[in-house]
Amino acid sequence: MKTAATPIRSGRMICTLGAALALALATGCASQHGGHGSHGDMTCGDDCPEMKAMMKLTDAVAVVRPTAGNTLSGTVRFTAAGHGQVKVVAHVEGLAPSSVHGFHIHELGDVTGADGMTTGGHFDPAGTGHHGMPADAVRHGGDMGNLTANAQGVADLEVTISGVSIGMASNGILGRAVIVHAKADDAGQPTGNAGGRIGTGVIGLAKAPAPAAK
Ligand SMILES: [Cu+2]
Repeated sequence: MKTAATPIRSGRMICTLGAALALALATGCASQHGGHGSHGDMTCGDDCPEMKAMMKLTDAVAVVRPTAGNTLSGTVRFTAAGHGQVKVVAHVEGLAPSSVHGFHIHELGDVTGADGMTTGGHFDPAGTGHHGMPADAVRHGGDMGNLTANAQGVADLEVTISGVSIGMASNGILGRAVIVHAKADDAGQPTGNAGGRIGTGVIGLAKAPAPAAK
């Protein structure tokens, strides 16, 4: 499924039916405003309560669990960082010492498959069709680079990515999956040559941390 990234403009926001997770909220928009754009899009203004709620979604988390035959575990936190960016903080344990693992958001949150393949391909909401690293101008929105384990098999990564969002827009990551691959992502096409999928985790909403005490 490919949908255009949802534009956010002053005055109004478009909710796209193409994003499955937006359905419930989009239905709310429809019932309140009834406006229809092309290709099933609907619009509602800044006064739309559902839109306000969507735009307040700032935090998400995935718990990484091993696929069949693997042992890793970890957490990945996502925080809206403004300017259309999302900060990613990952902590994964149980990796091979000093190993490197491709790390992506895949398009589906379906982790029923024992090998992680049911999560589909790299999440590419802008339809670039081009794999890349987080700093690259053209990449899949879900491309997050690599996890690099230390001598104890523990990997910590902090990276800010663009092209995705926490909210329920068509480039939203909620309900999709993080994948830890068996091998390093070498940025090659089409998916970085990172091999099998050793860890998966579904991305869900998280509570925003309380503001730091002054
Ligand atoms: Cu991947």
